[in-house]
Amino acid sequence: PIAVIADDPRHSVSGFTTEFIRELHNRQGVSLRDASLHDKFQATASAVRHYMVDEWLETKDKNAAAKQKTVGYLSAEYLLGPQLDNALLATDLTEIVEESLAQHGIDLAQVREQEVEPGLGNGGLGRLAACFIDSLATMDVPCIGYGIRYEYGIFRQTFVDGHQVEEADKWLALESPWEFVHPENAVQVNFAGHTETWTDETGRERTRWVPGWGVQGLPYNYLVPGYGTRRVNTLRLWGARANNQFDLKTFNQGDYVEAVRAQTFAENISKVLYPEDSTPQGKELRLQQQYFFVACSLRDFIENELEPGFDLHRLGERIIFQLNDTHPVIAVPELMRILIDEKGFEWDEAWEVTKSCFAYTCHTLLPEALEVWPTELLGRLLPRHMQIINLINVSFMAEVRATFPGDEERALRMSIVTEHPVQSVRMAHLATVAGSKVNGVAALHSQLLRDKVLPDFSALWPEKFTNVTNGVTPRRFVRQSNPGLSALVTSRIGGGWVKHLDQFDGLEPLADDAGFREEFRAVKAANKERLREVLHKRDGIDLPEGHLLDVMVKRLHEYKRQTLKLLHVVSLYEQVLSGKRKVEDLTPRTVVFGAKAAPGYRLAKDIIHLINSVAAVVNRDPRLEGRLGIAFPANYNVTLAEKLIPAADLSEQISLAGMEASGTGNMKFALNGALTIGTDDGANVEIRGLVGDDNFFLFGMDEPAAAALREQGYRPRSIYESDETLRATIDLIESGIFSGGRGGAFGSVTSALLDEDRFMAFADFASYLEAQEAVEAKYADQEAWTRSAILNVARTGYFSSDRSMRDYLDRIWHAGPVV
Ligand code: 26W
Repeated sequence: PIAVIADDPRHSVSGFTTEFIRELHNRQGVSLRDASLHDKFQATASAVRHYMVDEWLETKDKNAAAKQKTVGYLSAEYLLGPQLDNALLATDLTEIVEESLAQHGIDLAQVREQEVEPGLGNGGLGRLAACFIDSLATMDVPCIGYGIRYEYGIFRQTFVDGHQVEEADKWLALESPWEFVHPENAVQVNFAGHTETWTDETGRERTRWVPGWGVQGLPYNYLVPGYGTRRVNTLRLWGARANNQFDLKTFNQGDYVEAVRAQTFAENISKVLYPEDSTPQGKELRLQQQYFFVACSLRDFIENELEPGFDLHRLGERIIFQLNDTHPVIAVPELMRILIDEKGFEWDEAWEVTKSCFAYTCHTLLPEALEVWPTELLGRLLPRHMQIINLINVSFMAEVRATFPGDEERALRMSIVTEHPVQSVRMAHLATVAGSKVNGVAALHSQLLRDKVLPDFSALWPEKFTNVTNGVTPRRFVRQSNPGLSALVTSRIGGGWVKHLDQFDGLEPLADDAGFREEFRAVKAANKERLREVLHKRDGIDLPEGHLLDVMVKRLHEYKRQTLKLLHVVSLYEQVLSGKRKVEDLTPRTVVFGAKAAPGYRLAKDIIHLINSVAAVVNRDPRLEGRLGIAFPANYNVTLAEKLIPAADLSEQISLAGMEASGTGNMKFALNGALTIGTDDGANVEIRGLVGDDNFFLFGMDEPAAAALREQGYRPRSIYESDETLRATIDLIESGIFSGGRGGAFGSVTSALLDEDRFMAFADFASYLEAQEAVEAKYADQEAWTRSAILNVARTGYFSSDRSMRDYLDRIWHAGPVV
């Protein structure tokens, strides 16, 4: 249907075969006869990449000629997921490759399975970055994604006796066929040392940084093909390499080996992704990573992407650096340093340019997730940047005091540098002061950002704050991952939806078409069957047939409340055991969990252990007659998400209201025809607004109610005491039934709930159970359920990341397409 390269003679079965065999020979150095599956994957991938390279080079030329504004997306994480299918879709080669390989007795499905996904992100934030760069390419907008080429991505999760065990993610062990590395374009990045002043030829006092040590950044380029267009943008990830400036003193003392060893430590900088996705550890290496990729990226854009002689006073006309959370915020003083120390700008000129080059997205509301760097550390690692931050703060404080005279408390609250508990730099404040815009990621989140997280800043600069609701790419999360639904939808409304997802609204009338509903159900059933095969093979899990598939997949965090979902399962079990519910009255249901816990997050790991322990008992209890089960496949990742989401009936989005900034999984499920059970939180609010109350299972307190309850003094134990169902549920866990009779095994989880329940799961428990009853009632009427599922698909086209990008382009970036 897109046929961007249909005029290419290589775009045929025989044409691809030639490319494929050439790659097997020249790249892998094997004959077809001797090729391993791995060789076949490498050859397929690099042959497919051939079809994008001309367009990629052409895109560069187009950008250079157009001299329009580029989006520089600065993100410490990109959770890309597998690349082969995406590249096949972009080049319209899927059928051709399938046929070509089949002619040589090779199964494309098997080849696909060889790919190890680049897990260069933790969760929502990293996956969002990947969706955004996909959308920008598809919309013909010049964008460079800048980030870090971690040698080890997010850890591989395994379970040992139900406990999470982390293994290193050696995603590069078999090499990635998708990257182009350019060691000759290495960028020097410096650290530590001191600053000194000097007087230039004009008699002006200047500052320079005399670094203590440095490292090289190597650019690894990844192609980011648009769909149905010739644009192929670039994702440029930096890898650290020791430079060959030996420590001369050690070297001359004759300890050659020590001199080499001492400087290879620099290569650690891009070694591993930090697996914490909410509580920053304040580790020096993390700050090194942040500065490393940001310094490489700014240098790269200024020196390599702009034409020689470009007047940097106009830099803001050519780049907008989007700060994906606070992780890249050190780019602000870095640009100031480049402009002032290297390019000879005056402070005020440099500040005007800098402000026009940055905008900031906040992705959280948890106070503990807001990054703060001790000035001792920052000043030691980046002495010149620390000076610049202090100078920014001095003039910012002057502005605050001028606007609010005498309000010293306000000034202290707003200061970029805080004195407590230790003197530190608040990166969100720095980003807000420097950014031309600050946005949250869903309507509710942006409101809370203004009112609760940065209220003083929104009072000072109300027009700086805006909302851009997140989105997801329909290419990966519908077209590729759900071919059955894609074909069905295209048969009725045509294929334009892949680029214009609002066209899903054309499905609305089909919700009332019994024939369409039947086909829709058949697609869901086939997706469940596909998932059964995947889980059987991948995890040895045998999903029962004919169950309601109830799915909760996301990072393990208390605020997301996986325990609330588990309490629901345990309560159903308890009701059957105690005879309060007849087993025949249970809606046959399998609950699927997928979740990684940060390795240092004890309680999250205990919750994983509890889920696995409950699963081990519930799944084997014959009294349930196979009507209730838990599946917890280890190592949830993008590859698995693409199989799980299209198969789901029910999407669990049950965070405490006011805690989940947006959520993007919620959007993927709705677009694939799952119904949501959810709180009034994050983008759930907007999903419910669009699909309507009849097609969404709402429960729990809203944000003001939760805030009020907290204010008034929340006592979870009194809810436990008064709610009989809850009490029986908790008591069953404490009885030891899930731990071989040993009581107290899950005391950390139950006492966290009974004594504190930070995220008020008990307060929403009764309401959640009631909503689950409504789920069962609706599911019993398959026609009504399917109707709602279709309406979820029809009404959620708004959540395309193309729409998010349009919002950023119009309201924040003031940029547009180049064709
Ligand atoms: C360790 C420091 C740290 C702190 C926060 C690392 C990573 C974070 C991220 C901001 C956490 C994150 O991924 N946030 C999620 O961002 C998604 C995309 O906007 C939202 O949909 C999720 O609601 C939000 O939790």
